[in-house]
Amino acid sequence: MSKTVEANFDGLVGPTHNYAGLSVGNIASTNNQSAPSNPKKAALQGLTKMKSLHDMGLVQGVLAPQERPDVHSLRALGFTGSDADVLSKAAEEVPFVLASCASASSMWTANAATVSPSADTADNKVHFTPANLCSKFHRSIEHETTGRILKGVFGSEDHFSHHPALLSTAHFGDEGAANHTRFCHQYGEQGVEFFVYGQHAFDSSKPKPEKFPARQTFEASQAIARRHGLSESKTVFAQQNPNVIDQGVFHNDVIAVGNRNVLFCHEQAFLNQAEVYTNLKQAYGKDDFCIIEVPESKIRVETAVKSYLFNSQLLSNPDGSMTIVVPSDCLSDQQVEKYLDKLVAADNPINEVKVFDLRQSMNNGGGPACLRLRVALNQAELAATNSSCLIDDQLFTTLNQWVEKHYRDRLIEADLADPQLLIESRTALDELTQILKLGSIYQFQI
Ligand code: SUG
Repeated sequence: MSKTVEANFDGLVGPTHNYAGLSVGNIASTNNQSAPSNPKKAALQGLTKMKSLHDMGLVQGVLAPQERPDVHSLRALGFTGSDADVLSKAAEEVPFVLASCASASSMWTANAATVSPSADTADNKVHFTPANLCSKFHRSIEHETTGRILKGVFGSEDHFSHHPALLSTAHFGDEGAANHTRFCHQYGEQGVEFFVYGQHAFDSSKPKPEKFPARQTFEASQAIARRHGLSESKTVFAQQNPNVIDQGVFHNDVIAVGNRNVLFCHEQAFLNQAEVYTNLKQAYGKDDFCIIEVPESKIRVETAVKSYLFNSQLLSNPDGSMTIVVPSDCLSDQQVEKYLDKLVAADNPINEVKVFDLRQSMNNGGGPACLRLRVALNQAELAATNSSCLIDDQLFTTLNQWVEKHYRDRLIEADLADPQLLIESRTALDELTQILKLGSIYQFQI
């Protein structure tokens, strides 16, 4: 068996990054509505994290942002005339719709797709299903371009199988890898795929949140497992605790993270948590499965949502130990900081903490784990991946220069209707597709 690695593909923050308060149920998004943003800083913060992971010897990729403002969606909603006319009429009549069409939300690539590595699938190909993200309008317009970007990176039909997004209806609401974790002994061995959903669409007797929306349905998770050809005995479904959704845990990756044999989660993450653990251990099948459960008495759900402790990345080091990547917000809370000290000193695989300032993304509810899509790749699959999208020193320098050249350092809502912003954004993206050798992936290029 050739060595299989876990590659992280981070979303490059787009030139229109702004705070529009678009995500009800995501407390940071709501709280920062109308604050000025700094797209340049946001993109550079993201690139710094990518470079650090590359420097750790990990495979780090980058996924391109989307064309925003999305005038094509505005035209589909009845706005006509030149691009400038469309923007100004939308700003006047439906400013919230314009803000939705201008969001840089594709940066959170944990929501780009669900990925099943070839060791888990019936045809031994890596399967991708872009998330329909249909519970939020601003995110529901991402999946077609996401699909094109993924095909631009993972183009080989011999190794990669690309599905379209699930039907865009609430019954099949799908938020991608943010609600999906894979456990395995080694990345190249068949793993356990763990799907976490917020509610059942067709069974009203099942519990669901009352205050905030559940964005993922059981039926969507089940359809993806079916499409990807996963083995039943190696697939576990679990429902998120509806009470924590109502406290701002809008995706499971806000309250739990897994890597290889480790599940790190809050004690209130799942409904029937003990049963979930039993199912995972049984499907995993070996006795080194390690659950690190954090009780409410140590870290309250509210604190977890604020600090994003669980929206961390667990990275495997060559010696089998793990590094936890957390946002600097974890150090602003003494309890969380103390907990992290104890976590790395305790007898478990996690023995190092790495901290990143991701404030620009965090203000919209996006921590380190939201910014990355994990793709386990064997050596043949890695060789078939578009290498121009893999971070090395040269690409890091090129992308930093590209950001410095094209991005603004301040954006407020009124700027979203500025036709110049659209021109700047398209100019930047056109150049980016050449840097990343993606071909024509944007509607303005097709
Ligand atoms: O979908 N925020 C994103 C954050 C996504 C975080 N991803 C994960 N947890 N994996 C969302 O709620 C806010 C945009 C705004 O309000 O301007 C936003 O879309």
